[in-house]
Amino acid sequence: MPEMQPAPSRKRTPSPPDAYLYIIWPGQGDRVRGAFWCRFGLRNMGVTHAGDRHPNSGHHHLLVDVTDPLDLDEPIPTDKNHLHFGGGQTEARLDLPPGKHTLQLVLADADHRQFDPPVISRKITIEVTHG
Ligand SMILES: [Cu+2]
Repeated sequence: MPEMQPAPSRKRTPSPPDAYLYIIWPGQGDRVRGAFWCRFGLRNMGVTHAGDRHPNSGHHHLLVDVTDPLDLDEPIPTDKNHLHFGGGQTEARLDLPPGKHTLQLVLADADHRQFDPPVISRKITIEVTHG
């Protein structure tokens, strides 16, 4: 059996206990026509750009139709289902194909890693109809 390297023990960035992340719009079960703006809500923490280590602040990530749990020790992946808003944006224009989709927000630190404890919104399901 090969010798295992000890896992890196870098601690995750702490978040305040009252941090609250939520999707302002759309709401759970909403039906939206065509492309739409998704608005991000955050209480008791600040939004900054990726790479900024200011305490109690991070940048938004929107998970679209993600079912697999995120690895807490790894940066959030970057692909068409894991959208990073490293410029400090608090809204996103989404143009999803018609049908049901899930949306979930995750706040992450300067290195795109989740906070401890994680700051993650409720997952909502919406239905997109033809615009
Ligand atoms: Cu990121």
